[in-house]
Amino acid sequence: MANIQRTKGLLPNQCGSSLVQTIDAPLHLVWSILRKFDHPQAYKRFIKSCTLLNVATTACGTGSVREVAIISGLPATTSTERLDKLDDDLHVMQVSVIGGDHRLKNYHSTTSLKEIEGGRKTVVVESYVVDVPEGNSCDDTCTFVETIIGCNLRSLANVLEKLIV
Ligand code: A9S
Repeated sequence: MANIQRTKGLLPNQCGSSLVQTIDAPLHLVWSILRKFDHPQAYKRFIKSCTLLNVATTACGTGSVREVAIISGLPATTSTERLDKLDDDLHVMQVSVIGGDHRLKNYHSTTSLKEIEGGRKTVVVESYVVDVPEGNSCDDTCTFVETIIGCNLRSLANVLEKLIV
């Protein structure tokens, strides 16, 4: 299970939290999966497919936009997302949700990696801020997003731990 902390001091209509997950795999392997902005379905469970909308220009660099198709059964079918930052030295990735038929408006996320235990393990920290949708509470919104991120981080750990048995 990821360790979760709610973010304090945000605007009244915003909420957010940070999730921390330790993975039994070296940082370079974790980063190699995480950094592929055009292939989030490598570990994200709710994504059916992903299309890069600006292939010709910056081939997956900062400013790239992807359209993600969501599996059935969730309250959304697509999400349009922009890569705001991809730092291969600091191992930080930032993504913003800029469209789609869901209720997560102004969703911004930052994911960063740190190695521990002499490089045998990697700590993944994923934090986000999002607008609280009309009619929802901050608590419900955080619980919803934390459930999705928690699943994604667990799935990322599973994919990696299978790679290095
Ligand atoms: O994809 C992520 O890294 C994180 C989240 C919270 C994604 C959420 C989502 O893709 C759904 C799973 C479809 C849920 C979006 C953007 C909206 C939802 O309602």
